[in-house]
Amino acid sequence: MRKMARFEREESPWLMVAGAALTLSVVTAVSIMAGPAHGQTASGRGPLSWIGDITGAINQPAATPPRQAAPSPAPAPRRMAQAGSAKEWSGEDGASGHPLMTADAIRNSAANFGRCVAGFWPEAHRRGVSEASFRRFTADLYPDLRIMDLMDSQPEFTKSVWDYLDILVTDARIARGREVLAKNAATFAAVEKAYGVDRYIIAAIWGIESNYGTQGGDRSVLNSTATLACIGRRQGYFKDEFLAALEILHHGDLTPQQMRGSWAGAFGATQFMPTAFKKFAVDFDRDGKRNTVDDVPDIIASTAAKFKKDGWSQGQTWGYEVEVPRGFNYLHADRTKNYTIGQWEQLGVRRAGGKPFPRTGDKAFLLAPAGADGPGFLMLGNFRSIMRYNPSEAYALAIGHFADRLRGGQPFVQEWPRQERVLSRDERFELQQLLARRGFYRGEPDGTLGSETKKALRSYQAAAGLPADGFASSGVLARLRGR
Ligand SMILES: [Ca+2]
Repeated sequence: MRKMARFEREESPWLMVAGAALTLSVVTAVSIMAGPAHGQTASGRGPLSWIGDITGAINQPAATPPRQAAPSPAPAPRRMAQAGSAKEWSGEDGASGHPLMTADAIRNSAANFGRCVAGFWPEAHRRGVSEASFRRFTADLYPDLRIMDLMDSQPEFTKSVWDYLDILVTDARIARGREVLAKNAATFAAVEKAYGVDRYIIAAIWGIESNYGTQGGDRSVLNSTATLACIGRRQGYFKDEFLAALEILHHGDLTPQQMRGSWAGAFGATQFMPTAFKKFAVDFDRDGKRNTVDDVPDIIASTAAKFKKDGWSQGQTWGYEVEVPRGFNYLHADRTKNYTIGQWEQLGVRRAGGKPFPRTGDKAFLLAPAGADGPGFLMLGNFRSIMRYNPSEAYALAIGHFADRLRGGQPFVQEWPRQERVLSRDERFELQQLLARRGFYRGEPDGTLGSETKKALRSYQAAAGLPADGFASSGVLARLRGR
C-alpha cells in the first residue's frame, strides 16, 4: 500500500490531473525538500546541441498529413523556443527507464517537435479548429524539456499521511475557505440546488487544488501538452489533451494567458485537464464563456458538475473516523470489502468520540492509512466520488476532512503514529527483497509499494502474529531484518 498520494500516477487520465495539482500544492515542495531525483550537476552534453536540429526541422515544409488530408495545408509552428527552457533540462535519461525517456530519444523527439505539432492539424481540423486558430496558437510552441525531468522524477522520500494532512489542512486554509464560502454563499446555494453537491466539498477541492486560485502553475497548458504529445512516454494520452486545449482556445472560453498550469497541463482553480474541462466545465453565470480560471460561479458549478457525474450522494457525508478494536483482523481493511455499518459494528468497530452512526445500513470500507497504530475510517460512497477526482486515499481523506473542518467540524480524535516515519525508496526496495526472500513477495522489487507488496506484507504480518495491516513501517522493516 502506498500511504501517500501517488504522485507518479500513470494508470488513468485522472491520475495525471490531480497529480499535477498536487505537484503544485505539495509535492514540488516535498520533492525540493527531499532533493531532486536527478542530480543537480549538469550533464556533459550542452543543452543547446539540439537547437540547431529543431530549427532545421522547422524550416522544412510541414509533414504532409497522412491519409485524411485536411482542406488546407498543415500550418507549422513558426518559431521555436529559445534556449530558455532548454537550459533547465537535466539532459539525463529519465528514471523510468522507458525507451522514450532516454536522453537520446528526448533529443530526437525534440528535433522533430515542429513536424510533430504540424502533424496534429488534420485532427484539429476534424475537431472544428480553424486554420487561423491552429496557426495562431501553435506559432510559439516549443519543446519544454524540463517537463521530461518532472515526468520521471522519483523522489527518494514521500510524505506520511499525517504529514500530508498537516500540509493540506491548515488553520490558514480553513480560515480562507470559510471566507470564500461566506463571500460566495449565494452562488454555493444556487449550485447546491442545481447539482446536489455539498458546498464544503467543492470549497475543499478549490482550496486544495489551487489554494483558492492563488496557486495553479505558470506553464502554458498548450505548450506543456504539445511537449508531452510529441516527446516522452505518454504521447497518446497527451495528444488528446493538446487537441482539447486547442479546442478550448479556438472556442474562446479562455485565452492562452489564462490557460496556464502545471507541467502536466492541469490548470485553473479546479486543476482540470483540458479533456476534463471539455466534459465538466459549465458557464454557470451565462456570460458566454466557460471559465474555471477566474470566474467564480463557473469554478463552483464545474466542480459540482464533476462530482455529480461521479456519483455524489446529496446530504450524505464521505465517511467516519472510527476506533478499531485490539486484535482486529485487518484483512477486513480492504477497499474491496464493502460491509454495512451494522456489520462493521458487529466486528467491534466504533465511531470515534463515542457518537452513534446515523445510518447503520450504509455500506462502507475500512481504511487504516497508518495501520493498527493509527486511526481507522469507514468510507462511504461519497469517498469513492472524491477518489475519482484523484485516486489517492490520502488525497481523498484530506479533502473529506478539510470539508468537515470548513463546516465547523473538529480535528480527528485519535493520534497518528508520529514516531513512525515513511520508508525511503531504498528501504522500500529492501522491504520487498526481504519479503521475497521469505517467500511472501513474488514480484520484482522496484521500491514501489503497490497492492502486491501490501498483500505480501500482510501475509508476513499474519504469519508473524502481527496485525495484518499492510502498513510498511520502519518497525516492520526492522523486524524483517532481524530474523
Ligand atoms: Ca462564465
